[in-house]
Amino acid sequence: MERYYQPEIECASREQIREIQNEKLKKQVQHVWDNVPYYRKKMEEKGVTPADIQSVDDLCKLPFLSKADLRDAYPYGLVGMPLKDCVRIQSTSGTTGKRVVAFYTQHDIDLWEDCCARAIVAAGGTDEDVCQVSYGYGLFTGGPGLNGGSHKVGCLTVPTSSGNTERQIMFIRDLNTTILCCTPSYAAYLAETMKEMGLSPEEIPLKAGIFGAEAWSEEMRQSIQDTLGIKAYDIYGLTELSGPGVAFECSAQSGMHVNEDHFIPEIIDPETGEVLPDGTQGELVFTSLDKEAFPLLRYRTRDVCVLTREKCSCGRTHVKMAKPKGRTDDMLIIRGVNVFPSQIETVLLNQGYPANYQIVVDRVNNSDTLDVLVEMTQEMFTDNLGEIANRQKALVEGLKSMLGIKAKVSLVAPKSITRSEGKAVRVIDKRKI
Ligand code: DLL
Repeated sequence: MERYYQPEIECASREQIREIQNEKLKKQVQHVWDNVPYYRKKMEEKGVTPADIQSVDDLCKLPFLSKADLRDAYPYGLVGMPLKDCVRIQSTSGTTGKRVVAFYTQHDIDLWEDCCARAIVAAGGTDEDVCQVSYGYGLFTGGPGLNGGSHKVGCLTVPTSSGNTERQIMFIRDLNTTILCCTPSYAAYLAETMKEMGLSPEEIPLKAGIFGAEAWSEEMRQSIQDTLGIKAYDIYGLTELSGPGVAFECSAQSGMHVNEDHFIPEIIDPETGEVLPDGTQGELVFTSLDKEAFPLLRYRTRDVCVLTREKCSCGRTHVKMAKPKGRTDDMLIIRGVNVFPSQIETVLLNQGYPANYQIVVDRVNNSDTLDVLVEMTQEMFTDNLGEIANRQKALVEGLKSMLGIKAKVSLVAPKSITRSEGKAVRVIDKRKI
């Protein structure tokens, strides 16, 4: 287990981290220049050569890489190693356009699994634990990443993949699973089902959850923790950069430490590309320092986030990223106002609703409409129309004060909104603009 808590790296001083990053960055830029003609061309267009990049301070001289570049270069245009040295691909679901295909050498897979192992150890995992991996396996990175990390820590790994909720619960109970890895929306579904089965938190052997792959609120964390009797830790990553484990939460449960010896994060203004100071909200950009097969420099994630460097009670010194608020491309612009689904979720959970909701946006007579379908709990369900009207009114007011615009709220029956086994689909945008 100790191999995956590395205080000499995770608790290193800023100067030591800088030194590691400077050395690796120079090598990585040279590797990309020599082996990725697509990015070399971008550097040439900007008039930058590897000699210009001597330290992290020079990072801002490098051009950005965006999802559009990945599509442009699909499938092999950004691969930095001969294909004979690549051993795996993983891929995104492609819901927002063409799939992203990322490549890995064996070294890249080891590095990725090490990052996931650090996350499991930070959540209290040891070789005594039974770790159930209920993220999807296959092209999605969630299953394979946490599976590899769990092996490295020496946990007894239960590769259930997502879905088949009854079987998930059977294994949790029969095998005494202590760590659950899945999306937060699936964790909420599993929690809801176990509660309905009459299981109290004391009867559920789980002690920790490692939940990520989608935005989730503090309120949702609280609700999952209470129902399952666990500590729920956030984990972040994206296929382009390997998968889960780019950043992970520690015992402080207040933001995720970025594995800074492998990735350099920056926050930029999404409009101008200007680098913003710590503590400012903007778009998260990553530079990978060790990846061989798919080395990305200054990759724009589109995730909206804040970086902070305050001292952490766990002793780790790596920079922390706050829970991403959403993606720049998730952000809805409704009647000119920026709205993130996570803001709506916060209002609902604060008023005691479960995280089962759907946001429907449309355009009627040239004006945007925002409809929020909110599922009631069994206890709230009533045929008292006055009570329902009061509930609706409270939600409309809560949403108005959070978003600054008026939404129409419909309360719907318990269990009427489809549950998700992977990443939840919360927004239906019917506008044809
Ligand atoms: O979702 C990798 C992953 C798997 C992370 C399992 C954590 C756990 P993609 O499918 O490529 O990869 O999606 C990446 O998901 O840019 C974010 O928008 C979102 N995302 C990932 N983790 C979080 C998180 C995986 N903890 C995209 N909070 C990213 C909020 C997250 N959003």
